[in-house]
Amino acid sequence: MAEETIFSKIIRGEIPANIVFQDDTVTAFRDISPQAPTHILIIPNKLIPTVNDVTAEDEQVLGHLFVVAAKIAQQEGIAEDGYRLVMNCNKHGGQEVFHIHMHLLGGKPLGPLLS
Ligand code: DGP
Repeated sequence: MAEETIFSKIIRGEIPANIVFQDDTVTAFRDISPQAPTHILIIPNKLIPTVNDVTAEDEQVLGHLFVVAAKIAQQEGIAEDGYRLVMNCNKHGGQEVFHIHMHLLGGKPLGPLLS
């Protein structure tokens, strides 16, 4: 069994977070340390520690992350100008919280990916 992170507590409403969207499958909330005017984390409610742990069973859940990302980008008014979706994996990817999450970043030009 994978160990829960602070994100499981956010999903269950046990600790505060600025939640912008939640349904049975995913939860989206504003990053505590925003790197852009819009910085939202979109996470599956199911605990999957890293992208390495994804299985075929998760395909629908992961597809739903993208559907929700597009919806939130519209709501935030950043869809037309554009935005970046990022998922970090493990040490070299810079992953700090071991519950997979999609970063939705936008609201300004983000520059080259690897700068
Ligand atoms: P990563 O490096 O990809 O694992 O990103 C983890 C992100 O999670 C990082 O941008 C900061 C954010 N974060 C960590 N703890 C909390 C928290 O308790 N609340 C919120 N809203 N964001 C958090």
